[in-house]
Amino acid sequence: MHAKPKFALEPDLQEIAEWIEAFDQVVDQDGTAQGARLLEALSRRAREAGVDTPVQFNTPYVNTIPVSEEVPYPGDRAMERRIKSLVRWNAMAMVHRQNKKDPGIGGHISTFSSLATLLEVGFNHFFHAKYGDEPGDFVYFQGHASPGVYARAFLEGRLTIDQLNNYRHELRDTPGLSSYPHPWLMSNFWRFPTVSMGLGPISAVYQARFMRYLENRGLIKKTPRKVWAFIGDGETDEPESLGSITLASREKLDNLIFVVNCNLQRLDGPVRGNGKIINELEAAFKGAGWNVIKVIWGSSWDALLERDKTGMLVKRMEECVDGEYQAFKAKDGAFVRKEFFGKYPETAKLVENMTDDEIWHLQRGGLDPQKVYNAYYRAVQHTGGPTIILAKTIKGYGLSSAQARNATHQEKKMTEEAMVAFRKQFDIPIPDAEAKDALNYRPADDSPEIKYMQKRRAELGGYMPWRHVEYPKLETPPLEFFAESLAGSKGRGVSTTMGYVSMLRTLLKHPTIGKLVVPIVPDEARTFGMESIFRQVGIYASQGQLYKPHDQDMLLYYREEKDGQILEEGITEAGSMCSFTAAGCSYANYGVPMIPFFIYYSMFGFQRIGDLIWAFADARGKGFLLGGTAGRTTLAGEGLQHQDGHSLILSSTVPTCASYDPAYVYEVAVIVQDGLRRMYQEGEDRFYYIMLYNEDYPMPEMPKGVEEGIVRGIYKVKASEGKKPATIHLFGSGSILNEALRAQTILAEKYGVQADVWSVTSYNELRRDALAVERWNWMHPAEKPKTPYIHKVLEGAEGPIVAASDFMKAVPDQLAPWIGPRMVTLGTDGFGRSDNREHLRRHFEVNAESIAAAALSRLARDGKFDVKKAQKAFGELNVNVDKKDPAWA
Ligand SMILES: Cc1ncc(C[n+]2csc(CCOP(=O)(O)OP(=O)(O)O)c2C)c(N)n1
Ligand SMILES: [Mg+2]
Repeated sequence: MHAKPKFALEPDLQEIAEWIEAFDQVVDQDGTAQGARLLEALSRRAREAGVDTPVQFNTPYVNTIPVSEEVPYPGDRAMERRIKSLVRWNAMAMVHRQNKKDPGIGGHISTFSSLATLLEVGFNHFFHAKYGDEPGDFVYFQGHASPGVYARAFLEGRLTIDQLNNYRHELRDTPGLSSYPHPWLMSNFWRFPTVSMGLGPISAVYQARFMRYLENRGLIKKTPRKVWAFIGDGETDEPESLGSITLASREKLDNLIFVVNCNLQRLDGPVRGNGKIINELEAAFKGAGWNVIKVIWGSSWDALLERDKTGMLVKRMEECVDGEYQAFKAKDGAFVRKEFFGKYPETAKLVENMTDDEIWHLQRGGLDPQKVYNAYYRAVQHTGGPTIILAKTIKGYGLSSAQARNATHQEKKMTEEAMVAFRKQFDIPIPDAEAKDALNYRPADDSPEIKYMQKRRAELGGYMPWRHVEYPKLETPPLEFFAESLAGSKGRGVSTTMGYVSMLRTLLKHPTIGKLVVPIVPDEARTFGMESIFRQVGIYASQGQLYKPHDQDMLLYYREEKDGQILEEGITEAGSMCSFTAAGCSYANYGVPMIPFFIYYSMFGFQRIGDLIWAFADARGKGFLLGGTAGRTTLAGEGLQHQDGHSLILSSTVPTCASYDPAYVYEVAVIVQDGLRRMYQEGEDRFYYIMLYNEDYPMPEMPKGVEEGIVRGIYKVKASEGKKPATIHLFGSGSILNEALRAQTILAEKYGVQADVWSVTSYNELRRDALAVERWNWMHPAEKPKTPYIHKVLEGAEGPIVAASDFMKAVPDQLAPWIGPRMVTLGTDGFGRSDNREHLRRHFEVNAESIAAAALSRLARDGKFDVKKAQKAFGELNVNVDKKDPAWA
């Protein structure tokens, strides 16, 4: 028998009632599938007849899974409730106590209090730590619910009381617990940094997709493994949260489950006070092709809904907005009776025999294990696409007067009375005095609760979360493997980008490492001349190529393959970065050391997706970011929004990121080879950001003995040709090295000034080296001071330095503490312009003429060159001293 109508009819619409009756008969006699066919046919007919049928993505505001289709709960409900209560208590007590001890140290209790059931059902029944010899499910936890995750790990015996006592005290003698999920800080525990809102959901989508990529390429076994992402309802406002959801349905990612903790509140107040977040998300995700499961009402509502013959209860449920739902849980049973049920006589009657207390305890779906279990059960069985579970919960559940209040997110401490009330509500078996002191409590190892927990986790393959790093270390190909890149271009004009692409092609052919390379590109492959790789290794397409590409008879046709190797992500740097993250952390998450190379317009990297890059570093990701079309003056024509002269500043802020600005293809080869060795052979947790330019010029053959300098950040490229030592030194990086070399010739030929030219491949690495040496020196006043690499290299090289870069002056100025007084810095501060390189470099004063003029000027100031001659040189070199400062132009 189908469920009775749950929506109220207008009494005069007899016609509708008749239609519904007829429809009910069809469903009764022929089943729901037939009912669906009938509706489909009717709506098609309506469209044909010109009837404008509304597109409807919302189903009634009730649970998606009808009671009649629920499966019974497989666990011991009473036992699991006791365990959950213990987790709740320990999470809350830990945060509370720490804030009493150290006011202002922070932490959250209201988020986990709303999430506890959603997580506990997962921990007890769904989250697999392993599938045979393969790693298990991946869980992206809501970041600020971490106290609950710690509390469970404490009960499991994985974390000690000392660690709990040092929650948010990470710098004490006994190491404590990090505020949020940070693999950098707790590398055996957390896998995914999630606390920057929005990064978890989008990362989870691409993780699920990358899992399929690895499976389809035969690099890992196929398993029923899932990616679970627990997300706040407020968090869904972040563009990243919903930005890639169609990828998940397009790719049929049935290994992906989103669980949105719809506690109706964010930090300041209601998420959708005037609407309903569950409906909004239902429509968005349904429209995007997801399987949507709403878990709104707990089992205690079932009987009421069953008795609601008029449909007025569902009508009331539908018309209330979230601001009202929040108030219902912030007040009391009498309020709910009056304001919710009391609106209509029909609904008031439904609860006439219930006490206020019973009304108060009508539970929300996301807090009812039975409903949550059923949602998860369906989700894991669903095939053909991703599932989202919209679970309605209560923020600050059980926190007395803080429950469902706008200020609950900031709640860190409770009153002693509230602690005792909490203890009572959740039956925590400790005396009130201990409750007042917020002592943590763990039953003995052989208590039924602990034994039950351990058994459940053992059956699911072990504890969660956990991060265990074990992967085969790679033997890095020797530098000679990239012989082509080292040989120079024999006079042919080549860009470092072209050089990189041919290196990548070579690497893709490597017998052992080749298959581990993951080229990632956000719709810029042609910009970077990477079409040749399309054909070579194919573009990953989970369904293969369902069409004949129009260019199939061309050599470099657009080849899509089920086991294609390239991730052509479309125009999404954020999505590409998530693929980069999934691939760059694959060594830890899958035991397969994938080597991602993500090339993009450098302007759209760090400043656009810097937070994802930061999270990548936290997650101990490895790989190569390639900032293509780099340099404010090298990328000609594109103008202000494209010309990047500052990403090297941004990249310098990421501790594990090694930033490089190479000028020659052999430099790129040395950096990449060394990077492969350090990351994948030595196992260092670092990654690389390498600038690539699109200016063509002849690439020289690699001179002998420069490898160390390239890797450490500087080496001499061309000494002056005079007999005496150079009187000045020109530093150049990337494309601007050519300007420095041209300036060297100008200075020698026109002004008789001898200059040495140096390629500075990384100011940032030089700075880091110098900082480390400085630190050692101040800490060891009695010992012989050590020398920073930059000083060692410049030993014997006297005279001023003109440092020119296609990036902001702040890039070379990173060395100011060590060579500042000698240095004149030229760089590209200010907004870009659309023009050609010649004009751009003159505008930004980084052309050879400006470098030469700056050199003469500095020598004149130092008394080493005639001032008048220097002034005259400005005119000769076409350097206009009256023009506006480009930094402000
Ligand atoms: C990008 C970003 N912006 C702001 C914050 C600060 N913040 C932490 S939690 C929170 C509210 C979260 O609300 P919701 O997602 O609904 O989670 P709930 O705590 O209600 O479960 C905010 C704004 C953050 N962590 N990340
Ligand atoms: Mg919320």
